[in-house]
Amino acid sequence: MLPWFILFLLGLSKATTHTYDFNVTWVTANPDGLYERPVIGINGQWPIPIINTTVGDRVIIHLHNQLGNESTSLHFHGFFQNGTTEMDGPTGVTQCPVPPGSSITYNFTTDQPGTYWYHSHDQGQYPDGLRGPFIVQDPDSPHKGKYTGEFILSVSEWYHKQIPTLLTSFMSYTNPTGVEPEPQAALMNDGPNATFPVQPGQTYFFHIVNMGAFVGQYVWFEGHHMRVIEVDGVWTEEAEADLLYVTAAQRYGVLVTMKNDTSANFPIVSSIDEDMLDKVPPGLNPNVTGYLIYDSTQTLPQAQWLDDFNPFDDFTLVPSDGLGIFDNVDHSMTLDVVMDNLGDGQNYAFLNDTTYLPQKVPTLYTLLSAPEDLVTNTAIYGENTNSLIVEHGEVVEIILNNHDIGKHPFHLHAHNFQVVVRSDAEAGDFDPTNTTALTTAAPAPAFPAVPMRRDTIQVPPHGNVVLRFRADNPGVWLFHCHIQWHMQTGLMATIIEAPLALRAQKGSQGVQALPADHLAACQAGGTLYEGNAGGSTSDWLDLSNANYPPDPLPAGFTARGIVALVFSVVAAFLGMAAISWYGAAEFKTMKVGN
Ligand SMILES: *[C@@H]1O[C@H](CO)[C@@H](O)[C@H](O)[C@H]1NC(C)=O
Ligand SMILES: *[C@@H]1O[C@H](CO)[C@@H](O)[C@H](O)[C@H]1NC(C)=O
Ligand SMILES: *[C@@H]1O[C@H](CO)[C@@H](O)[C@H](O)[C@H]1NC(C)=O
Ligand SMILES: *[C@@H]1O[C@H](CO)[C@@H](O)[C@H](O)[C@H]1NC(C)=O
Ligand SMILES: *[C@@H]1O[C@H](CO)[C@@H](O)[C@H](O)[C@H]1NC(C)=O
Ligand SMILES: *[C@@H]1O[C@H](CO)[C@@H](O)[C@H](O)[C@H]1NC(C)=O
Ligand SMILES: *[C@@H]1O[C@H](CO)[C@@H](O)[C@H](O)[C@H]1NC(C)=O
Ligand SMILES: *[C@@H]1O[C@H](CO)[C@@H](O)[C@H](O)[C@H]1NC(C)=O
Ligand SMILES: *[C@@H]1O[C@H](CO)[C@@H](O)[C@H](O)[C@H]1NC(C)=O
Ligand SMILES: *[C@@H]1O[C@H](CO)[C@@H](O)[C@H](O)[C@H]1NC(C)=O
Ligand SMILES: [Cu+2]
Repeated sequence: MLPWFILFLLGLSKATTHTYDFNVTWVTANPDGLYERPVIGINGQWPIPIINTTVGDRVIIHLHNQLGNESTSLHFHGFFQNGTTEMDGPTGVTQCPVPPGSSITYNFTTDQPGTYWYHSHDQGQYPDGLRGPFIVQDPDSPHKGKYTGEFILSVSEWYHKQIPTLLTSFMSYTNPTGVEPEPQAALMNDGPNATFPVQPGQTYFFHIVNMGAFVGQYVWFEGHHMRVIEVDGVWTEEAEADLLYVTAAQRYGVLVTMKNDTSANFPIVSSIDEDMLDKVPPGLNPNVTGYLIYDSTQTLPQAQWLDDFNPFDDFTLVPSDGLGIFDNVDHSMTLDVVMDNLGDGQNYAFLNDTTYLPQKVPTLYTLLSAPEDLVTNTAIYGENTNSLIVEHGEVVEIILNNHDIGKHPFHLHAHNFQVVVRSDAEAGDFDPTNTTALTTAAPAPAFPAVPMRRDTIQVPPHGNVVLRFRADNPGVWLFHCHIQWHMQTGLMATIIEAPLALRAQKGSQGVQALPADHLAACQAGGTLYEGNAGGSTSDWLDLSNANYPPDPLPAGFTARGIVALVFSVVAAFLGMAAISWYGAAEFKTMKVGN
């Protein structure tokens, strides 16, 4: 028997370093069996690798951009990156886009258990394929011993056209109401016919993750119950569920116990939330079916469709650690979601009247290169980064009011937030025109004592959510809708968390404290890495070179008016090409910018 302290040291030394060389390359694939197309893969493979670590392990990824024609980056969704904000991955925020031919290393620890994923965080790129599951094993899980095996069950929607093409037509004055691109299929484990070989009587842990870019999906196991034990990396008390609604970027860990007989196989179905599609494309099969295989010689049964969807309510989940509600809020901020047009006729997304635009210098780099006395002045980060400063250790509350008719899955980087209120206009308890209801959350007794915590929350149409977290993780962190179409049109804010503590953490070298390869990627791509949002290092309050959106529409213009104008332009095009050209040109000259 070894003395306890040796055992303790052995325990400590168990942390493993997982090192990867990822060549990001174009690969040809046909995930839905309907259409072959170029996708973004790793080391010549698609789907990209699953990352599987244990709590405390280190991950080192050497990313080599071999795409030749697009920049890229990687974000590790749900990880706190405590002390390593520069490894978080969003371009324009904590790093520069990695240009073709450049390499950077991500180096961080996976100190949290559960189900995560990783994806490109550059130019809405990940739906082209650069996204995969990432799971972290927990030797101290409260649910240890309840299952004998585990599976990953990813879902996503799939597009036949590539993202740059889809974005060009989405972000255009010819789409003034912001109709989102339509997916062509739903995928499960990146294909149409996922199979899960199971043994009778056994219980399995399924890691469910929606790696899609837009629609939520309903997920169910025919003939079997799910017991939820994890939500976005937070262990929960067991909760029975027959149908889950999983928004883009959300995860659930569920236990499923198998039947005792092997006479039949069973479908697992994932079904796209068609309410999110402005128009359901003809021929779209919103469903994808996988199978629990009890006996591989038996047939794969046809799924039984549901008449209506009545999903499990995640708001009722209780974290296993019993962390009580943060009831002393130090800093409350209200953010209003609105979709509207600007003077170029395009549809934009706004948080409090400001649409997000990446700047000339990534926000973290501005923070590290600025004079210390200016880092708490949001002006230097650029008005359109929607920068919000929170102080070290304070309890922050975000009241998010959705004035839009759409559902928006909001994600906060580097934290789990408590969801203390979620109201739904359809349920009649939230009226977005009632300013009293907007600014006062529900009365205290209505708050859950131990609120559900997660990192991505569905905000219902015309509904609101109240989120709370402790600002104990200095860094520059995005808060945004995870729908890539909405992110690209600006539904994003930047939380500048504990800027002075962050400066102290990184030492006195400013931006030079960051890894040299991160700065080299900026240089190679011609991106500035010092200065304010506009790149000025002489006058930090001169933001004239920052990026600004087009001016607002002239008073009286509406999306409907633009539709009419575009329609008349199209009509003119059919008749007289010259007038059509003139009409469109006139529209573009309205895009003034500053
Ligand atoms: C998936 O399964 C269906 C039904 O069994 C079959 O028609 C189809 O060819 C399969 N697709 C692929 C890509 O294996
Ligand atoms: C990545 O690309 C480099 C340069 O082409 C090559 O030497 C290396 O073998 C590739 N690595 C893998 C894992 O494919
Ligand atoms: C992850 O690795 C653990 C061993 O550390 C293994 O038990 C588990 O099955 C793996 N999970 C997946 C999904 O590969
Ligand atoms: C980059 O190259 C790939 C592979 O040839 C192609 O499919 C893709 O459309 C290109 N991307 C852009 C933005 O041109
Ligand atoms: C990763 O980070 C750790 C901790 O800062 C450091 O000791 C190690 O050298 C780094 N490894 C690489 C490959 O950058
Ligand atoms: C399977 O059999 C075991 C032992 O007889 C029993 O405890 C269990 O409830 C059965 N499971 C199901 C799903 O019927
Ligand atoms: C997909 O599933 C839904 C809900 O179960 C069902 O109503 C619909 O008929 C299915 N559609 C197709 C094309 O199979
Ligand atoms: C956002 O706008 C609302 C309504 O005008 C206002 O009450 C709130 O303070 C603003 N939020 C921030 C963070 O400035
Ligand atoms: C507005 O909301 C407040 C707080 O929820 C509520 O007390 C009040 O009755 C509402 N007013 C109207 C006109 O619905
Ligand atoms: C980050 O680490 C500090 C200790 O270094 C700890 O107090 C804090 O709770 C951590 N924050 C998160 C979000 O993990
Ligand atoms: Cu959205």
